[in-house]
Amino acid sequence: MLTRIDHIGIACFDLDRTVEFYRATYGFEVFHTEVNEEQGVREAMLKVNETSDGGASYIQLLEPIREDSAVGKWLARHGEGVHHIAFGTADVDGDAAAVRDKGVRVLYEEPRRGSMGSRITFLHPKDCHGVLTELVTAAAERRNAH
Ligand code: CMX
Ligand code: CO
Repeated sequence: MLTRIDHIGIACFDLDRTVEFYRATYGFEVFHTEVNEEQGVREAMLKVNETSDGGASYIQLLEPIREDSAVGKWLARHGEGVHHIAFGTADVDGDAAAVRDKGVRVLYEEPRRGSMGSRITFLHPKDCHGVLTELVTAAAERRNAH
């Protein structure tokens, strides 16, 4: 079951400048930063609020580390902006399988590593009314489930 908006992923050319915009304009502080080599991004997670399922909602700011990455290609075509939305679930494997059964393309056979030790997968934007959609199980949810 999808129980929260885990994050909104925003593609930017300059992570440090974009982080500074979110801090100066809204007062959001950086909760976590990392480089995800596999996804081809340097990212910052800004926590907006905690959620009733024990998780939280974040803004995920993404700067490509390679031009041929998903975010690099998208930025070259569209410029900066909202790149994807992510729903949180305690069971990314089960929810991805259920969505796949409904005929939506799930991009990964098995969920991969996302921010802060989470497990993530993506649904093809062409099957989701133009929205690249991510499903996430946070690391804490995995610990609680086992
Ligand atoms: N939102 C909506 N539509 C998108 C999109 C996005 N973010 N990215 C691509 N598309 C659309 C394009 O506009 C294009 O549509 P048209 O053919 O109508 O022009 C179509 O999808 C194909 O686009 P493309 O540029 O050829 O891109 P690819 O097919 O090579 O890749 C996708 C698209 C979704 C498969 C790829 O972006 C992907 O694998 N994404 C998942 C991984 C990811 O995004 N990682 C970064 C974030 C990591 C994180 O959140 O932790
Ligand atoms: Co994301």
